[in-house]
This record gives sequence, structure tokens and C-alpha cells, in this order.
Amino acid sequence: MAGNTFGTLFTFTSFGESHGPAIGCVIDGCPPGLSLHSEDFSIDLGRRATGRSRHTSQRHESDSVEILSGVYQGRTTGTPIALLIRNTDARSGDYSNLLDRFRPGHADYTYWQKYGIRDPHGGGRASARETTMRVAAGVVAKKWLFKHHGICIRGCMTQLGSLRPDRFDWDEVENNSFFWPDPGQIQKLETYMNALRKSGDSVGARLRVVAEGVPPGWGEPVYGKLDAELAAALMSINAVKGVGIGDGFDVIEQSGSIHRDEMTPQGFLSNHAGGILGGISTGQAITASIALKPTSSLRLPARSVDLNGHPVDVVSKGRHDPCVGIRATPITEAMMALVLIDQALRHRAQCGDVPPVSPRIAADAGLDTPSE
Ligand code: EPS
Repeated sequence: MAGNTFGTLFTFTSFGESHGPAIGCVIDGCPPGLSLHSEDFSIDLGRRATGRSRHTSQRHESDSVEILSGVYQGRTTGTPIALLIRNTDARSGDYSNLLDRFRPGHADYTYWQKYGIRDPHGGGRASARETTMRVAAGVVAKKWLFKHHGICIRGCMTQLGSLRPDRFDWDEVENNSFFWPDPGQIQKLETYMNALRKSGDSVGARLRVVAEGVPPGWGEPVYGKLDAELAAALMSINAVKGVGIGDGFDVIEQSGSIHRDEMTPQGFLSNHAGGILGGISTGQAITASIALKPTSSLRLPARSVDLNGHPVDVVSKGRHDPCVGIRATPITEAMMALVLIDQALRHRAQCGDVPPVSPRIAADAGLDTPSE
């Protein structure tokens, strides 16, 4: 009801504010026996972290994870796993001019309308800092999915403002701080972001996330559809305003003869559906895209109102991201992993003794995965 818990069988409940002493989460329902150490979190938390390049917030957090429970001698015990990260670099003074007023386009106003009280220091629960624990929980989910099903989840940025990649190479994505699949365009992105930062404005982004190796059969009709839960999970990431599964909104212009993914004994001939039919995985790659809005905290003055409803100008100080999409790739991967592990456990609970049925069509017939 209060909206801080995610999942049905594999659940995680996160807590903490951006400028509080710590953030954390409790994962419940994790299967026992999974190898887990605090170092396991460092790669994905580092990929999400602020200050990784000059194009993100310059807040420097260590983001080191303390495992408080649920792990014995490096393996999960099946009991709740509590994870804690202490905040060490909050600068609440940056927000002192916002105590009595609302940033346009920010959750300041809606939190106030809902709760009638707010902690005005930092973004609180609406801050991108909240996504840290999603990524931490996602690390656990990714580990289990890989160990038990060989599932690999990866993401990238496919649009920054109006810039799109000219070519698509997954192998290049981790070689630059934009998670961009076209190495020939990195200088262009740098120039674009430098100019944007100087202007004081912000911009949106599109990201793509793919899960390969998901077996057929995961997902529950009618209200627990895999694509419905994936859409909700991705939409729950701060700043996300659009989600597409498979070809997403491009399906509007496709004819049925193109959109249907034809099947041959050698495999599927395309993947417009994003690996999901009727809310259930087909065995193909699960693919999704998200649209993130431009950051609302800007140093450019904007018109707003104060707590008394009087007109005021608002200027945001602090160390804000001119494009939150630059750091969002590991967050989208985490949400994909959290949806998949939950569906996997639910599938195992109800249908674990259903034997594999024929025919089982290969994920693809050797065709390249479309880049967009
Ligand atoms: C954020 C504003 C900035 C970012 C923060 C997200 O916070 P602050 O003003 O306290 O530096 O640094 O991101 C993180 C701290 C993080 O770990 O992602 C916001 O308003 O969303």
C-alpha cells in the first residue's frame, strides 16, 4: 500500500532519503545457497554512480554496501537480506533556497500535496539516489538468473536529446561513460553535453534493455503479464515517462504480416514482439525501451509558487545531472532482473513440474538482433 515494496515472491523494500544518514533495502524471498559478497555490488553500483564523468552530478559517494543479514559464509540463507549504504557526501545547504517553494517539474509539489509534509533537503525519496538500492537488489537477481538459467541482461543508451547512434555495437557500450553503442560519436556527445552543461539546461534520453536466455513460459496471464510487470517496473524509475516493449510505439505503423514473428524449425525469423506473447516469454530476447525526461532541477530561473501560493522565482543550486539517462542503464537492467526473478519463482511454484513441450523454437534463426 505504501509503495516501497516491489515483487511478489522475490520482494525488495527500499528505504532512506538522499540526504538522510543512509539508504538501504530488505530483500525477502531470495532462494538460499546463492553466493553473495559485498564486493559483488561494486561493478553495477559504480556504473550507476554520480561523478563517473563530468556529465553527471559531481556528488561523490563511496556506495559501499554493508550486508547486515541473510548471508552466512558468503551464501544466502533464504532469510531476509538487509543491505545498507551510508550517505557520506550530501550538501543540504544547496537546497536552503528551496525550503518554502516548489521546483517546477519536480515531485516537490506532489509529495507536498500527498503527505502535507516534506523534507526539503535534496530530492528525498524522489531523488535519483533512491535508484541505488534498485541496482543493489538487481545485482542479487542478476546473479541468480545467470546461475540458474544463464540469463544475461544488458542495456545501453540509444538516444540523447536528438542524437541517435549511426551504428550499433554492443561490445562498445561499456567502453564509454554514456553507455553508447557507436564509438564514432563519443566526441559528438561530449561536445553536446559540454554545451548543455554551460547553458544550465537539461535533456532527455532513450535507453534500451535486453534479457537474453529467458526460457519460454515465464509470465502470468491475465493480470501478471510479463510485459505489464516489466512496463510498470521500468516506469517506476524516477524520470521515466515512456516505456516500449519490443518495437513499442513503432507497431502502430507496422502491418500484421511484418509484425508477426514468423517461426521456422531453425528459429524465429524476427523479434518485433520483444520476446513476449500473451504476457508470456517466447524464449526470444526480452527487449524494452524507456524514455527519460529532462531533469527538472536547473540553475535557470523558473516561475513557481511558494507554500503560501505566492508567485516566486526558483533556481536550483547543487550538483544535478544535466541528463539522468546517462546513469540509468544499470537501473533499467536491475528492474528487468527484478521482474524476471520474481516471474521465474512464480513460474517454478505453479508450473515447475510441467515438462518441456515440443516444438521449442530457437530464439532466432541466426539473424542479427535489430539495433532499435
Ligand atoms: C539528485 C540530485 C543530486 C544528485 C543525486 C540525484 O543530489 P545532490 O544535490 O544531493 O548532489 O547527486 O544523485 C545521487 C546522489 C545518486 O547517488 O544518484 C536528484 O535530485 O535526483
